[in-house]
Amino acid sequence: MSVPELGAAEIQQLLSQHPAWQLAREGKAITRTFTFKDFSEAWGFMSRVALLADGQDHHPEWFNVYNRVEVTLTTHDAGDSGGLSQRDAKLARAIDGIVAH
Ligand code: H2B
Repeated sequence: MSVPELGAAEIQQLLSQHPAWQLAREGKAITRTFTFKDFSEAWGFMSRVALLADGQDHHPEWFNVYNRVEVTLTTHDAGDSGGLSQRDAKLARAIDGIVAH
């Protein structure tokens, strides 16, 4: 089922509210890299994000090497061929909340 894609003004708002995230994939995604003390900390973060994301039925694309986790958020169901939606804004907010504590 299709989800509304964010407009230009909504994307700017998302980026200003989440300054650590960057636009990727020609405006169709946002990405943020997290660096932790070691693999255990990185995996702990991934475990928390996984449960949170599954609860939102919205799942990150990510890449992990040792203490680094690169997270990309995009909505496959947005618009005609995927893009950013409020689901990404909501998950970015929740992920930022995890690392803020
Ligand atoms: N995650 C992401 N990132 N984008 C989606 O469009 C998406 C998802 N859709 N998780 C959900 C699951 C959908 O496939 C299920 C059926 O609700």
